Amino acid sequence: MEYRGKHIRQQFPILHQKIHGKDLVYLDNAATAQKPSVVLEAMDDYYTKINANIHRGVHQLSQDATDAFELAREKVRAHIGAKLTSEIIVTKGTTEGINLVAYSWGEAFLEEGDEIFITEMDHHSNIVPWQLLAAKKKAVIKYIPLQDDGTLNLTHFRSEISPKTKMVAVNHVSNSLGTINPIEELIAIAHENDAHILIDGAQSVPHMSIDVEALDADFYVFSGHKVFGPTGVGILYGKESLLNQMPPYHGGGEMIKEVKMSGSTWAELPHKFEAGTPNIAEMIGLGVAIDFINELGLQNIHDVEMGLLEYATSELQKIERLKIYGTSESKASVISFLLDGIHPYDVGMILDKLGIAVRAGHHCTQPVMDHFGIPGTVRVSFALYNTVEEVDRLVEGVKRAKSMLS
Ligand code: C6P
Repeated sequence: MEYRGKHIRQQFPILHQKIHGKDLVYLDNAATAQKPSVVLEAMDDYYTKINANIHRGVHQLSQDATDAFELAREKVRAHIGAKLTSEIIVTKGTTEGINLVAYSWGEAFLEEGDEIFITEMDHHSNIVPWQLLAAKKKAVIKYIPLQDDGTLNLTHFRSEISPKTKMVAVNHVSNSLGTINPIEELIAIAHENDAHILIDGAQSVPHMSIDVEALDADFYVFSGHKVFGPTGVGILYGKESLLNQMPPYHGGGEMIKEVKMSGSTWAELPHKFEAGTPNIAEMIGLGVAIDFINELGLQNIHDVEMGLLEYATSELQKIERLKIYGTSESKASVISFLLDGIHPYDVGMILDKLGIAVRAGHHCTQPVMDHFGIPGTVRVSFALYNTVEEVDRLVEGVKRAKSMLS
């Protein structure tokens, strides 16, 4: 794959280094993706040329910074197909977006005895905020069960969802199994039952094109750092009608219309949910990351990732006593596996010594590991800059780990 006439890997300075004396093979993209030079340069440019606070200054730099920040918001809006810029709330990341909805939507819409449906395959970020809310409001959490191939049991969901269900929250793509969930169907079931639905898009936005309007999602959240953007920035999309009914999450500057000693009133959307000085450089970086993805084309990115997924799956499957967890037909470029009788940390550490970065553990999805009765997995996750040669090094590394640890 090429970017502006050069091989894509040229855009990622971090990839060209040695770890433990070996060329780095970075296969932990689901944890965080690497950043292309265009994103690094955009953030550097902000700090060296226009650093100023936004939405408050009359001076030129402040106006330039505000324009750059708001342009990035507009790029995000267009990228995920939202109708209104006011529906794009800038957060710290997926985790903060879900906490914001759980706290603020929960305050406005949830009552004692109501039900929230989440899934057995969700990331802890899409479990714990709902558990906190349920404890506060005396609501009930229900789970869509996981099946052994890594898909959700929708028959169970259809039969258990009830008029008491007020919220369904589910990940679009599982970070530990790679499963792409049928969110069109999940959204339809939620809405047929008058429930709202939040989609955790942390692992989908990097890989596929999203249209929140066409999907009719009530809330959609994701993190900048997984889409080649910086850490510390993320997006909450919410339908304007819902966001308008929800109280502020944090209080402070930016989010008010008027403050009197007797009380305060709130700013219009999206600022009502953006208290304090935001992550300006990071949001500008995210806007450029989205340009980068669009210039390459999500379909091209998808083709590269699927090629790597297929090749790596077939090569890993040839290793005896290696089991892959997550075998859905519909998968993103994630492979979770275990070598029989060998702890995933041990495999991860040997791969690290060979310069290969993978994730080992429960991947913040302990209920998934409990379902399979395992301590964790070794997880490899591919991005557009990975290569077939890197897959070969991975497979050799896994074989080596197996022979050393067996
Ligand atoms: N998953 C992984 O290695 P934050 O940390 O807020 O950017 O994203 C949280 C999160 C929420 N949902 C899903 C589906 C995720 O995958 C993640 C982050 C990383 O799998 C770090 S645990």
